[in-house]
Parts: sequence; C-alpha cells; structure tokens
Amino acid sequence: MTNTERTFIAIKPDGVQRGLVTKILNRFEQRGYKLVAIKMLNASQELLDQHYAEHVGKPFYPKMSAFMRSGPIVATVWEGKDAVQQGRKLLGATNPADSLPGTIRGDFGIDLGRNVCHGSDSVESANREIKLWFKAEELVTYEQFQAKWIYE
Ligand code: IDP
Ligand code: MG
Repeated sequence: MTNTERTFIAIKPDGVQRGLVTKILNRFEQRGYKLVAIKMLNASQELLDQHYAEHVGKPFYPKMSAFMRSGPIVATVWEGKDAVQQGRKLLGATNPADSLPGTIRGDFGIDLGRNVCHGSDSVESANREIKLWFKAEELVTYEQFQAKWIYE
C-alpha cells in the first residue's frame, strides 16, 4: 500500500444540481487526500458505456445512463494511502438506504438511482477509469506540503 494510490471519484448530475459539489470535495480534502485532477463535463453515452461496461445490457442501465447524461458531472482523481477502499467508505453503500449516516450517500441520498457520487471499486478499476476520464496531462504533479502531518 503506497501513499500514491489513486481513485476516480465523480459527482453525478444529482450532486451537481443539488449544490453538493464543494461538500463532497471537502470530505476527501478534510480526510487528507490529495486532489490531482478535477473537471466538469457532460458525459457522452460512449464514455458512459465504457465507464459502466459491467452494467451495459442490465435492465436498469438505459435509465441509469440517461440520468448520467441529464446534467454535468464533476470528475476528480484523489491520491493517498488506500485511496480506493477509503474512498468507497467515504461514499457509503451503493444504495443510500443502506449507507451509514456520516457517509456521503448516507448524508445526502435516499434513492439508489440518485446516489450522488461514483467511486472506483478496485485499484484496477481506478486505473481504467482515470485513463477513460482524463488525459495524462490533466493529472497534475505537485507536492502535498501537509503530507508529513497526515502520514506518520
Ligand atoms: P457503485 O456505484 O456503488 O459502484 P454499481 O453496482 O457499480 O454501484 O452500480 C452503478 C450505479 O448504478 C449505482 O451507483 C446506482 O446509481 C446504479 N444502480 C445500480 N444497481 C441499480 C439497480 O438495480 N437499479 C437502478 N440503479 C442501479
Ligand atoms: Mg461500481
């Protein structure tokens, strides 16, 4: 486990429209994770089909991908120790009905199809998703000066 593990976190159209962008970014910042990429975009069906390759063809996919195209998404990459697994914990369970209070979905969501955010589920998924959503030059290299106060 290195301090340079990266995860892809996206704020879905519901999170953007509900004005939750800074609140969600803050969860990762305050935990100590380093923001290495951020942008806002309208996702294409093609991008979503690649991103959600494992779900294409499932009954819920047409509605879910239409929802993901219904407004802009804020796409981010965060770096730090165990970023993928800890990122999933910060998001909470997929269905907000099962997400604990204190998690993003548990604090801001009610319905499965309006669960506010996406987070990579493994290091392999993270690497694949980061490549899909960002060009290499959009990942910014810089020193996190507070790192020595976050890591022992
Ligand atoms: P995840 O976002 O926690 O990784 P996945 O199972 O990968 O969860 O599903 C992707 C997204 O698709 C979920 O975040 C949720 O919004 C939506 N979704 C998953 N399963 C269903 C379903 O059965 N009905 C409707 N939407 C679903
Ligand atoms: Mg998933």
